[in-house]
Amino acid sequence: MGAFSLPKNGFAIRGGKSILSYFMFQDESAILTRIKESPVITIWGHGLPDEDCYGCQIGLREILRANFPDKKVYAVGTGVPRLFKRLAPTDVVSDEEVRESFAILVDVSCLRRVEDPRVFTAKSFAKFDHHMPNPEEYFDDLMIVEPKRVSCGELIAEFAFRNHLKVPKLAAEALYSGICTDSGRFEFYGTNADTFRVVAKLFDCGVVPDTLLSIVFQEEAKVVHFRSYILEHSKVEGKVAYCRLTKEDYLPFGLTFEEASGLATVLGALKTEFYVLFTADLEGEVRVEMRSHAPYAVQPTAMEFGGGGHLYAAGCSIHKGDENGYDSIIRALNAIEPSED
Ligand SMILES: [Mn+2]
Repeated sequence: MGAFSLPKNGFAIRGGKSILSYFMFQDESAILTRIKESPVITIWGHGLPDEDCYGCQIGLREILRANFPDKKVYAVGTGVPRLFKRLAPTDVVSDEEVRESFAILVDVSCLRRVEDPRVFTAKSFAKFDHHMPNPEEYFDDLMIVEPKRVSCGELIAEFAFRNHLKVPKLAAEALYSGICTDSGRFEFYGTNADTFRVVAKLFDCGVVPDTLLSIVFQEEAKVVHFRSYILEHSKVEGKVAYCRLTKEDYLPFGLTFEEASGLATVLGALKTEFYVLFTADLEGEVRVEMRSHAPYAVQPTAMEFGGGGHLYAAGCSIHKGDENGYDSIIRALNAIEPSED
């Protein structure tokens, strides 16, 4: 195991039951065995894919292709297109191949949250994830789940290193992109010595950070301007900073709903315990992205409102026309007591 020790406290769910244990479920050898047995492997991520999700898909795909050249391995989904040229595009896969495949979910907690619903038709399943397991989101197959990890990219990288798999440069750079973004460039809760150990190993595999991170982090002027707009239109109520956006706010900047609703972290500049970005889509359904600073956890509140995520970064939705939804969430967050994680 070397430097890669398992976390001391874990929370895992199997068969719909929650189990507190000293170790997470680590079906590592079973996953490796099934990889070896499967001629076709498909790799899936969540809707509105971010760099961690896409990086894990490309990273795992390239690791499997390099180590098992006889297999067909595909990353399925829209990915992060601005990285396709610097890293690699995702794949087009036939329904037939999906049905034959061993489906590996990365950075996503259950089949229902996978971007492409064809995942349901796959032959067998496994997942690598760092979201908090939600008892209502049943997943009962092979899994490596560590909710305390800041990125899923770390889990994939450690899986490869522990099993002495070759990690090509492309895979290392894809995983590094995910680790950098999910950790807020090594700032967010969950960043620890293991993060840096795995990043060091990825650098040994050839990561070139400058030309990669300039694509990952540089933003078009319209996005940078809209970040200022969000801050200017933010409000603070008690311990909660928030901003409410509708299409009338983001469309004039030339931003899509997806782009606008992904900017919650900008509110983290405000000195509050919680921050929330409410973004209405073109139909009026509202995506709620909530964040907090330890020791105030937002994940239980997100779950209470039908969503989920990580302890300090989670999300849910408000239905069109539910004006009380905004206040209920802000009130619920203001009522949260500091917690042990
Ligand atoms: Mn992630």
